[in-house]
Amino acid sequence: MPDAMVAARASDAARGTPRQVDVAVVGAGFAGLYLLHRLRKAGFTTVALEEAGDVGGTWYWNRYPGARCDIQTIDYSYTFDPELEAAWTWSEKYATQPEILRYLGFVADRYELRRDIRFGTKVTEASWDEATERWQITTDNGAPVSCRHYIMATGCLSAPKPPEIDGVKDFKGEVYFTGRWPHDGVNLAGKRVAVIGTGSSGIQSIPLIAEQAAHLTVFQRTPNFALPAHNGPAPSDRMSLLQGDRAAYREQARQSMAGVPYPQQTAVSWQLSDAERRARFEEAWGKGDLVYILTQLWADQAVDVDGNRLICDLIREKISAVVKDPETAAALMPHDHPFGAKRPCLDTNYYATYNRSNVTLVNLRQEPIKAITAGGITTARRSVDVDVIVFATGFDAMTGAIRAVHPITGRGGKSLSDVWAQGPQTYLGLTVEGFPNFFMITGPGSPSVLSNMAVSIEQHVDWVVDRLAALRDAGFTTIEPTEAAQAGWNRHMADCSTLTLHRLANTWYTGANVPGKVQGVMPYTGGVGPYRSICDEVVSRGMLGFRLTGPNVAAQCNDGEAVRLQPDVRLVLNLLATLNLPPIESMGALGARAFVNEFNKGRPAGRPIGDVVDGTLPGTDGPLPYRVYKPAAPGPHPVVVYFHGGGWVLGDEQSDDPFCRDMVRRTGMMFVSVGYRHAPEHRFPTAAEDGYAATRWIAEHAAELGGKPGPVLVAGWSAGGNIAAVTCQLARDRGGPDIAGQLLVCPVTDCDFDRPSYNDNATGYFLTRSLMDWFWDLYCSPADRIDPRVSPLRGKVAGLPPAFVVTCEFDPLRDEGIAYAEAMAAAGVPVQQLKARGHFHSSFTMVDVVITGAPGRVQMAEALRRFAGLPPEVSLGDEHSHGHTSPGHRIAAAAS
Ligand code: N01
Repeated sequence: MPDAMVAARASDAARGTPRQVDVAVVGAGFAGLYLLHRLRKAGFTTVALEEAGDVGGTWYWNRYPGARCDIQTIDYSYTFDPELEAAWTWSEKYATQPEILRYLGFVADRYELRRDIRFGTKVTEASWDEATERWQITTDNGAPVSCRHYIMATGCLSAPKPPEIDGVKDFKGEVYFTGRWPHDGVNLAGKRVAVIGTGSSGIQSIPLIAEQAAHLTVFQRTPNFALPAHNGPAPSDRMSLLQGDRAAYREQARQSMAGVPYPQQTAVSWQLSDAERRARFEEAWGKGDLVYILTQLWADQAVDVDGNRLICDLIREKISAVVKDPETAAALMPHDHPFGAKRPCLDTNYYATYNRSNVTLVNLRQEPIKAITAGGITTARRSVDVDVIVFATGFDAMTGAIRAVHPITGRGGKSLSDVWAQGPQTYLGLTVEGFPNFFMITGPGSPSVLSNMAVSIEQHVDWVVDRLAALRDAGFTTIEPTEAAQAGWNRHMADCSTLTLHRLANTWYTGANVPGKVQGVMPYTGGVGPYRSICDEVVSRGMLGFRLTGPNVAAQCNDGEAVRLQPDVRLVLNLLATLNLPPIESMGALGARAFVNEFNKGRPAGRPIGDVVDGTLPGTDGPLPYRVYKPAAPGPHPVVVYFHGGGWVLGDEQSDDPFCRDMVRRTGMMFVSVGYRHAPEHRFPTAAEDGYAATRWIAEHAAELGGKPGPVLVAGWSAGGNIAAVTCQLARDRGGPDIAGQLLVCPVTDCDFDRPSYNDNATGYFLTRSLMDWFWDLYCSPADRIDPRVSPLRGKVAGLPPAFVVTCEFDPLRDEGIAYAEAMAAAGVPVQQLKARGHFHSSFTMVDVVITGAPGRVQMAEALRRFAGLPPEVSLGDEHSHGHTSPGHRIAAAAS
């Protein structure tokens, strides 16, 4: 049909009578198909608009040679209908694109979905009509659609990126994009072929293109980590798990971090020997399973640059073992990003392909492409004549298909492109403020591409359809997130992004692959299971953060933020809640001590440092044990006298071991942890007097202990913070020792419980009001409690050493810590405060468990170094910076 006729037909159609449906869906891929099925079952009238000629979504378009899934196919399947599962058997561990497309066609046939899909239909515009409370959808083919709810099921990787290389139009040969591969295939036999791009699409297609082409030249800008797929039949161990208890297997996937049922690892890399790590790695390498190698090596592999670097080294070793030419091998080895921070690939013969005589690798980092010419590609060093160019250059991921494909206009004429000009803003990755009745399946802000998409799609579809049915049943016609809820989600997203290493790489996850795109980690990095529980909690808390309206019902809005805790604090507290532990105060002092000992055995081992030496010092009434933690660098180092937490009742000089080690690594200073005596055996003022006596002795014997003579510093957590604070007052009043600074982490500073934090956080955050009551009762009689040696807030606070005071939002002790900091500041003491948002009493001492505590410890280390007169550099260790630098800067920081 001539163009003019097509245009006329389209505009006639656009003017036609709109088709009225309850819900319009864009896309007929994995998500769109399941949506149609669920919406229909829930009694909604619906239509899906699909640009392609058939179902399949990404699997319809991506037909390049070698295209396969890289999540095992038994996991990359619908799970909503056991009969469907029984009716389909995958032929391979990783199915090919044609087989996946057949599967989706089979699903469409089985549930007769095609009758509600308008193929060959592109949405050209969508706008919200306030008066009718409906979306008006215009398409390029057929009547417009008017719908109550509008759902984008457009996929995360469906808008191909333009080539961004000068001269593509001048090229006289054939040009193909992996993401839009011709349906009839392409004959590359005997041709000189160029492939630009070495992401998953390039890495899957390159070995097969090399087999056909006369010569293949691969233009690589950034090397990627690729692992052998070892494709074949589905592995028997996974199959027997699935077949043994299908429901349990599926449920475990839904609650897992990545949507595939693997447990979380607990062993940290520094606990394992070289041989043990290598054995784990070889096993993973042999499995050919991306999720396995990304999650099952050691607990710190995805959260810590040191733990991650061990894997990078092992993979680079594998590359050099396969690729014969050392220069090519070196060019193929990634050095610019942590393993997993950029999407790794599964390959079949990828690296070995570079040993073929008809394959050349061009390293664009050394010789960037200058232009594409009529006959080929010119780099800074050479001209390569080719007959065919294959662009495997990727997608405008996550937001491309939603933002750029067509204008979406919400309430008050607001355009989604404008609202997202500074990056995607969503509530739960599902909805956007100002866009009522608009939903995205696996949108930015949800786990999506960091998960098994099949699991995440089913979760989103179920959540949305269940909500729409509930709204309808309650008489509501609109649903929209509030500004506060959305802002809270964006904060939570930012908190989550500190959990993993994704922020340290320039990738399509962060928008860095598209020139000019605003950068930030777009998928939710907090995990599939935690995300699901948040979505469920939003519902159980009365549609928290949503405004619901309807013509005959009162509007409903339970405004608030879905998650105020740091993501890992939330996980820890949820885990503790499931353990259903008796209150510590019900165990008696001995029972509580035994419990804490057992509890501490389960935590990750503290990191290696220079040396750990135990000893005893003479206290006022006999010897007190101490433990010295020394940095690896040669001393002498400034000395920090440390007091452990435990409510004057629990713990010992070893019980805050991971915290002491971490602080030693970060500060480069020596920590001496003091075993002061405990209540109820030794009541007030024993702990205070022991603390003071120990500090004086350590100051006098600093050199013998290997430390630097001169002023010491004091530090403590919880009741230990109390002892540190009291020690500073006593040292001032009793003529020494000289103390250069105090670090008080969540300190007890006063006996008065009449503060908001005691009421707001009385229960639910591990340290409870009732536990504090018990500690006070065991340590101190009511008459003594106003003594500054236990309530330093009631003492004189002028003339104290400079202080760094840390308080946590969800801690009963928060307000007394702040009060102490403010009192000292008012009395002229130099004070810096860290009010840790979303944290609880134990956040900073649960090293390598509460990962989001690391930036706070960086600040503590900076303060201690400042007090000691040392230059400000601290070892970031796990590279958790607290600034918002660009990914490029972060990469530099991680590499340094
Ligand atoms: O795209 P990519 P993809 N000049 O963005 C390079 C999923 N997927 O289609 O890294 C030169 O990963 C670019 O270089 P750089 C999977 O999630 C899954 O391969 O930006 N080079 C990169 O090397 C995957 O991650 C499967 O420096 C240019 C490559 O092109 C996602 O889709 C299969 C360039 C693009 O890699 C995207 O994969 C396929 C330029 N102007 C895809 N522009 C499965 O197996 C870009 N590049 C399920």
